[in-house]
Amino acid sequence: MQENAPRSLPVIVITGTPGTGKTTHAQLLAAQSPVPLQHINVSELIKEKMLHDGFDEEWQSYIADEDKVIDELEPLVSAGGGLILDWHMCDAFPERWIDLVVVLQCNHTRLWDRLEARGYPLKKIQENNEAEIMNVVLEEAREAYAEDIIVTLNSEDATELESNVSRIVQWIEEWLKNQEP
Ligand code: DAT
Repeated sequence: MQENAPRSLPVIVITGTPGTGKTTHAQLLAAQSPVPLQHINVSELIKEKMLHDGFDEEWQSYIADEDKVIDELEPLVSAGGGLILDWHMCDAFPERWIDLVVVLQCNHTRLWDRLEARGYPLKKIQENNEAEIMNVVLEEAREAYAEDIIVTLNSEDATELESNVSRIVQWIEEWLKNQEP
């Protein structure tokens, strides 16, 4: 296993099936973190910086070019970290970049409602719903990262959102203490 690059602030992945609450958590965490963390919505970054191989009409989504995404993010990680990486494709990031992987999970009926409200086509709702039931993102995280940096959290409601973010804030405080010489 490669050693983590030295950095003064942590790099946290917030992942999960679309609709589980990644962006909602990342925004609140960026606001409540005891140290500045930059929230990067990777799907938005892909659109903005054209880090894709075109738009898939059938799935109504951009086809991410993972190499371009990594090249775009590498300088930020190398510059000292302090990032919240918000993306459903959690296994795309090199292991050495990452200090914590938060996998959000949500009851699939609730997830269905959230994706429907977002206006996703039925096929995309079904696929994401199935992925959530099958724990696809969690399995990908387990294949890509050491078990002890993965945390699975439920994201059903506002109370869980608050407690999840408090838990991550506590983790950041511990991480910072562990960096002290
Ligand atoms: P993602 O970034 O994983 O696609 P999101 O943060 O955009 O998900 O959330 C999708 C919708 O669900 C949005 O309307 C906010 C809502 N939501 C997500 N997690 C929630 C939670 N824990 N409590 C209440 N609403 C939540």
